[in-house]
Amino acid sequence: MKTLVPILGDQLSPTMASLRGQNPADTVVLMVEVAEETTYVRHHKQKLAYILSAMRHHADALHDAGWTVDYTALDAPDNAGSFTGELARAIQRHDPDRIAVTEAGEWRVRAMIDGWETIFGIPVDIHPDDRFVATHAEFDAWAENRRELTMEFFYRDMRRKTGLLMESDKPNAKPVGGRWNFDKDNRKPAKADLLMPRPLAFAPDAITRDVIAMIAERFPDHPGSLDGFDWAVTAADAERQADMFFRHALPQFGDYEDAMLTGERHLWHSILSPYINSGLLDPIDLCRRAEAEYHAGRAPLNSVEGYVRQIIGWREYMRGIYWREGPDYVDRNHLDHRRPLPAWYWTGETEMHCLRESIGQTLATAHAHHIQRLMVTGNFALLIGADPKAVHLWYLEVYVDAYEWVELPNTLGMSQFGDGGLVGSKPYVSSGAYIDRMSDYCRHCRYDVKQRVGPDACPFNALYWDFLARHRETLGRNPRLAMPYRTWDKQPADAQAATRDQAAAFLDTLDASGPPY
Ligand code: FAD
Ligand code: DLZ
Ligand code: SF4
Repeated sequence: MKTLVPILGDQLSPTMASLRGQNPADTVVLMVEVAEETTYVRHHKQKLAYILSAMRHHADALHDAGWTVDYTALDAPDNAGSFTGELARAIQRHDPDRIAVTEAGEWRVRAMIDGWETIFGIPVDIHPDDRFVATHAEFDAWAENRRELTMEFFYRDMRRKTGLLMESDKPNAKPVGGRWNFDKDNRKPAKADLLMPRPLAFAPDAITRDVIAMIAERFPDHPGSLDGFDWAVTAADAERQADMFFRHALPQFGDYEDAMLTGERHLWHSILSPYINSGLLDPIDLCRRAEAEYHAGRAPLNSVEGYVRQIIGWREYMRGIYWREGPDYVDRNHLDHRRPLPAWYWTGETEMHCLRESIGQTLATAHAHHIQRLMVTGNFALLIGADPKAVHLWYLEVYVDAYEWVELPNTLGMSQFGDGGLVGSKPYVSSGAYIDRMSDYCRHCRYDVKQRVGPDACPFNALYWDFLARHRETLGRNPRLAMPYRTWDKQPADAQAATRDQAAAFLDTLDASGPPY
């Protein structure tokens, strides 16, 4: 019985469910680089280079492990350009009795795979992707009949299920340290210092250099730069990066989780998300290693709990929301926002230092850390009333770790309030004061973060109050916004009018600068 096993570009784990239990002697692994995947959005050039190089290295690793691998490069003659087209050609070459595939991470590709049995007339076994803690059914059962899908409660169930940071495996076990949540301890601003951890940089090998040359030639119009590409592209190098994180950064990960600093791209973050999402690293294994650092006395609980929370809490929760909410989640627009993103989201050319730093870094490396994504680029997009779908497409495009199942609920849900509060109970908006508290950006900015009106006023300030005033009908009864609304209401009418005029004049300047495509 001959089996064809397609492995997609984010399924680069050696133990994918579709491979387990197959006999290498009568199995052909199919990996294909296809135009449809490389262009469904204008992926950042480094994202493309990372994914295709990691795929090529993974194909070599599978081959070395004894599998027969049939690999189609993007520039191969007769490349059909899509998963289905390449599968058709592979079926002709290998005449398999059945196909085994692991479920895709996106509605678009799921629909494609669902059509294969009818198109090709051979059985297609679709295996659940078990690289996650919660199955789809478990998330749905948790969400069923709840008025609010609060991440915290889902996260506690994931702690109980995995036993991570639990006192015992009894059903009523307590969390290690007696508390589930250390977020309050984890909001410290940081100072640059010479002892800050530095992640490893991986010089491109011959395979990566070939891929980079191909991307430069085929995708000149895609955003971002290929210069300085230093991502790991093998599981072994990704493991080295993980070792570095656990040794040098995890101990202060918690304290500085929300901090931002000019010129510092990594701070105490792990920078492992692309490797986790494409399969080079196992998320649960990383959590167990973090837990072991705590038990060995090398990392404090606020850091280790914070790290575990991001992975078995937020990451799993986002996936659950994505699949539960269905393929039309992408079209939700609770606040009816319609504005395009300004063109400088693709160049970083703005005088607002926080945005110039966050976007500049994104274009240079295809990565930004969470608070830059949420409270700088995301916050600004929400304050100006940007179309949440356009914002989603930008994030999907520019980040090396972006796949729709994780990017969409983070962007449209958490960051843009497009789902009306399913993911976050209030919009993540702030004035310049938050950015000033958590970073050194304002000290380097031509705008004055303390001013609300006038030519030097920080644009976030007027935009913040204007946002609240504009959305009073929709947001005015949200208890988590009661305090800012009270503060606004106490302002004299002329101060309110000046603030709203300042915001309107700023928004007019943005409209002159639409997106590049
Ligand atoms: P760390 O800060 O070291 O965090 C540890 C790990 O926790 C990460 O590697 C990641 O796997 C996980 N994690 C942390 N926060 C989240 C979260 N909110 N959702 C899911 N996983 C999380 N993350 C992606 O992996 N892909 C995306 O496309 C993506 N898009 C985002 C869009 C927006 C608007 C926002 C606000 C966040 C987004 N995130 C996304 C979450 C988060 O910003 C990144 O996971 C994180 O910055 C990756 O860098 P890191 O590995 O250094 O993370
Ligand atoms: C993101 C991506 C890109 C850019 N290119 C490919 C590719 O050429 N071949 C491939 O198998 N996968 C690629 N991917 C990842 C897929 O888009 C991803 O596997 C699907 O979105 C399903 O999650
Ligand atoms: Fe950003 Fe305003 Fe601070 Fe400038 S002053 S860095 S625009 S928050």
